[in-house]
Amino acid sequence: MGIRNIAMSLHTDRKYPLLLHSGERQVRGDSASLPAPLNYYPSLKEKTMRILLINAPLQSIVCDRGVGHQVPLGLLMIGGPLRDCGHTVRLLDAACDHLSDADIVYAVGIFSADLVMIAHVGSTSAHPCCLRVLRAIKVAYPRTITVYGGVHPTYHDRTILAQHPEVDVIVRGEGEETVTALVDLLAQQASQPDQNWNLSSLPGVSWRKQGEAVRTPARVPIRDLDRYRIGWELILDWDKYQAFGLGRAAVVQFSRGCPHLCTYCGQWMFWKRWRHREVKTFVDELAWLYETHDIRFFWLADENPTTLKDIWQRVLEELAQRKLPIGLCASIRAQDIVRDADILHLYKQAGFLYVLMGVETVTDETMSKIRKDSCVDDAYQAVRLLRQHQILSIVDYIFGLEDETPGTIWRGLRGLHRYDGDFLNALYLTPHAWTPLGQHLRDAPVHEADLWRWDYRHQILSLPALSPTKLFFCVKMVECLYHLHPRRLWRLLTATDPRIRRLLRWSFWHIIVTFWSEIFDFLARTS
Ligand code: B12
Ligand code: SF4
Repeated sequence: MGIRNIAMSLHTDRKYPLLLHSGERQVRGDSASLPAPLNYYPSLKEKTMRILLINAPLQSIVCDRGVGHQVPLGLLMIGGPLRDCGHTVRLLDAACDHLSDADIVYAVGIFSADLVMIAHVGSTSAHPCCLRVLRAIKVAYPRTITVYGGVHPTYHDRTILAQHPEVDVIVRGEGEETVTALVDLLAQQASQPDQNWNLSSLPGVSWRKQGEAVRTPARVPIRDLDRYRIGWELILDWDKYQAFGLGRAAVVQFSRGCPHLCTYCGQWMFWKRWRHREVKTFVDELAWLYETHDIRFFWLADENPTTLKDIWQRVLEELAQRKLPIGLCASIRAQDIVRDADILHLYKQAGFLYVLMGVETVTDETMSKIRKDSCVDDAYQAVRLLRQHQILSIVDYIFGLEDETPGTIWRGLRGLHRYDGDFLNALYLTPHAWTPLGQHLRDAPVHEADLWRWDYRHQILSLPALSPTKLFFCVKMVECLYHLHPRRLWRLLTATDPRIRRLLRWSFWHIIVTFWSEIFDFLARTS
């Protein structure tokens, strides 16, 4: 969608005098200039705000060439409650629409936003880009309030506020309860001189008070996840969000949190404890999305949806009973697949097409070192069980969990062949500071300091035995030998289920495209 069409969709429900400057700024090559500085907080007479939710314009090969762009669920989850409080809310998906900073600033002006809220699912890698966008907005509209949320700012709030005046408020942890109360407080205090707000009654926020970064205690986890509505209506064009060549796709979430404590992962800490939605309400929502918006594929955003077998079985049964023509994909622990051997037929009936398993390594020793709470044999069995039920398995593997040498990489490839998952998702160790592993490695030599590349697809830490170029080509070699293994090629040609055959081919083709895009990207960076 061009910025002009987006502007039209933003500039809808309230007439305000759109005074154009005499062209200091170009928007995408046409001569339109920025809307005039805002008539600040015009909506405050009704104690409501005009809020623009911005999915930051992070460009990643994974979305552009691989799985496709997906709906920004986190923003929709805060957008719903904000709309229900009477605020005027719009979503600007700058990642999917490939918007420039100038486009975004223009949209802020056109919408006459009192407040912008920004985030991105690849939170750490999007951090530099979120700051850049907020800076551009503040230059054009200094009094537009900027709120930043998601995983990365949750853990780096003080540093961000100390170093980046373009960020006014950070919401830490889950957003629904906090944003609604925050916007109420800001609506009361917005026009205060110097934006010297008092937010101390509100848990889960960080902001600046007399120039100093301050924070309130963390908010307790939301007990009833069905209490807040997801703002699905903020998606105006569902065709933009597709996955695996199956048509329109949505990201949904049944549960939050994880009872495991893997050392490289911070998600168990972020959501604090495992909770789930009411089974029927959740399945009703999927059915509604299918019936109303023709959504054919659902990604589960859950860390660990299978935590309690009986609850998970009810979800599968409810889905199976509805017989919706949908496909599903979720991250599920290999151990839970083995545990669920007797109900895997329900996975298939519910619509499961892909299961992503974060097995990360091929040795039991490394599994216990990273507190994976699982073993190599679980992964081996899980792949076979899924295959028996015609469900595709994607196996995550992390390079850098040990001091890699050509020998460890070769051993990894052999172990991965033994697992024999349908696809390999090769990742690099990314030591997020808030994780136990990140703490442990805080003095380790960093090869890539630019957070933009902290997306698991780039090498972050230096390795004593392998140069970055050698490691990169070793990883590419593993990906290549893995996917070109005769067993996998044979399946590609002979899979009996036509839907699975189509998916195998679709995924294989996109793996090739991503593979070469990453090689070109690497060569362009290093040459
Ligand atoms: C589904 C998913 C994907 C899907 C779909 C992405 C999409 N557009 O939704 C795909 C496969 C495409 C994907 C890709 C990537 N992902 Co991903 N993904 C997830 C997953 C499993 C769920 C995301 C989600 O929807 N969560 C549910 C929502 C509700 O949670 P949330 O976004 O955190 O939002 C809540 C709060 O954070 C807060 N909040 C969020 N935003 C905002 C904004 C404001 C202003 C406020 C106030 C509050 C607020 O309120 C929300 C509701 O409580 C998570 C793990 C997880 N379970 O969260 C990883 C995860 C988010 N992904 C991650 C990464 C790294 C990536 C990639 C960079 C990987 C890659 N190599 O390319 C890419 C980036 C994609 C891109 N360019 O768009 C990491 C991020 C880690 C980090 N610190 O950066 C995670 C946490 C996985 C992990 N365990 O490390 N991902
Ligand atoms: S099982 Fe998955 S979500 Fe849970 S702590 Fe380990 S890596 Fe994180």
